[in-house]
Amino acid sequence: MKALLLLTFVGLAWGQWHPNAHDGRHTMVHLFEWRWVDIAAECERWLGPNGFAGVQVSPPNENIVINSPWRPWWERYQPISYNLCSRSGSDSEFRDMVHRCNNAGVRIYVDAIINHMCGDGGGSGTHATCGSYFDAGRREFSAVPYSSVDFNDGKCGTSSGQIENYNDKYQVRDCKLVGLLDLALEKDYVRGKIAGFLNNLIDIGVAGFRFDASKHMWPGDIQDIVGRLKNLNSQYFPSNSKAFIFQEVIDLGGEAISASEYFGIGRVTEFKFGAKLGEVVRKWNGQKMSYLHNWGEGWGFMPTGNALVFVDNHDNQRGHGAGGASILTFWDSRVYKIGTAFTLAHPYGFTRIMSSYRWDRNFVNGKDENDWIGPPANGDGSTKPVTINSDDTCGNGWVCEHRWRQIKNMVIFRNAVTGHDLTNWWDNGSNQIAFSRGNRGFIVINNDDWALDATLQTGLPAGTYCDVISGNLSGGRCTGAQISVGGDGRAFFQISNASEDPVVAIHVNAKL
Ligand code: AAO
Repeated sequence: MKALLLLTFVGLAWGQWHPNAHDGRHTMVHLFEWRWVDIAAECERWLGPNGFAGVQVSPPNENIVINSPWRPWWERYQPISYNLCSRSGSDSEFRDMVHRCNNAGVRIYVDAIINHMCGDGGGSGTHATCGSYFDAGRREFSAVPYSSVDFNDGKCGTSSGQIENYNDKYQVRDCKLVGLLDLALEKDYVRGKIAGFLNNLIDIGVAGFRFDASKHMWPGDIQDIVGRLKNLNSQYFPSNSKAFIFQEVIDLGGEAISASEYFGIGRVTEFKFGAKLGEVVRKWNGQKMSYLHNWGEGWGFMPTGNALVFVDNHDNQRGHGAGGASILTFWDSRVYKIGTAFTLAHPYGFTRIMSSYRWDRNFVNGKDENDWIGPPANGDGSTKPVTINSDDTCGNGWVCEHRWRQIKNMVIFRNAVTGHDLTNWWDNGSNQIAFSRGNRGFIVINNDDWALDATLQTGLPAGTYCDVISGNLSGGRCTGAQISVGGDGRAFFQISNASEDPVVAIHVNAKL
């Protein structure tokens, strides 16, 4: 009986921290603002075959439509109801995507906006993606329904009704985040509505949730809602599987609320990861790659089993959220690829790759005035399809970082090495580093201003390996560089500092 109880507990506990991915898949990609029909196709033609674990999708539920005169990406963070229709597609398109992705071995994680509804200045009418009536001033959302008693207006202690001070945890949780109508999550009725929304998604077959703005919700309220969730759909998941939960909590230190308050519920976004990695790769503030030898908890990050990590996200790649100027993005592709290769080679955390669209940046006094621009769209505001070019890159303004060879191949590298310790750390005391993942993989990075020439212990079995940064293993040969590992595990590496990709990565699944 005791053993059974323990087992049940472990089973439950495992669930919320475990991505429910298929065996051997260890990275998700955020297909920011993609349409459901494009994601379904991408699961079948790219993500499944290349070993991606899953996709974080943009919020699928009804949101306010803001035409001023063009639609900002962030309108999707202003819910109007829990009906599934958005610029990404309809309810039936969402269901079809979940089904096809699951069948391709790729999980769907939903960005769930449960802290709030639309902004207080959202007006009234039916300007919403499914046409539901609402009145922001009167706090009425007819399609849920919510009314004024379901919001925190009476509870917030500031005269503006807004969060004014992040050092006051009551304000952060009970007041409006940038004017967004703050739901009273302690109410049984509100909890029930939110659980109903999430359970509908679970029934459709999603594997888990990103809880947006978790810092702005009391951990006890989130815990209660999570306690109301069904097991995952047994058509796709082992019975008794629990939804994977990752909570967006920005904790760079120095505020009233810390990420650790949320560890008991599920994983938490580790924002220090991208902020610090950006400083190191850009060599700002005296940082060096060699300092990465104790990356992870050694840098004051949360325990690896709690961390959801990423180089950049949809906010901080455009100056929203947090992280600051150090954040690496596709706009600086050389350093971005270096940072991403390190992230995917290193054992810390569960990794998420960003997949973006381009927009016309317009910096005025260091701030991008165009940080609001939505996805590539047609004249009527509908999102443009993701087209695929003959070289595997994307067209129509989509960046598709997850299709860059250097990134895609490191997703495959991570799958090959997960579960094997970081060993054979080497550095030159400056910005040249290397390490093994057991006897499965080895990476070398030269971020110095001079060449790297070194014979290093790889920990790998003897043989000839394809460098998966400069090419692929294809048809029994390497399309890029080859590395010979001797019987003693040692190999010679030469990396020019002038190289566009000053990285070499080899692993046992890309060996001749
Ligand atoms: C839009 C308009 C607003 C308007 C509002 C309502 O832009 O002007 O008032 O509609 O009409 C997104 C957009 C928002 C947008 C919103 C709704 O980013 O611009 O507002 O949709 O359409 C905080 C939250 C965090 C949040 C982040 C953006 O804690 O949860 O702000 N991220 C999520 C989503 C995001 C979304 C929402 C939440 C809302 O990922 O896309 O907003 O659903 C400090 C705090 C952080 C705080 C930041 C920014 O960070 O710690 O908690 O994030 O400030 O306010 C240093 C510090 C660092 C600090 C940082 C910035 O780095 O170390 O801690 O400086 O000050």
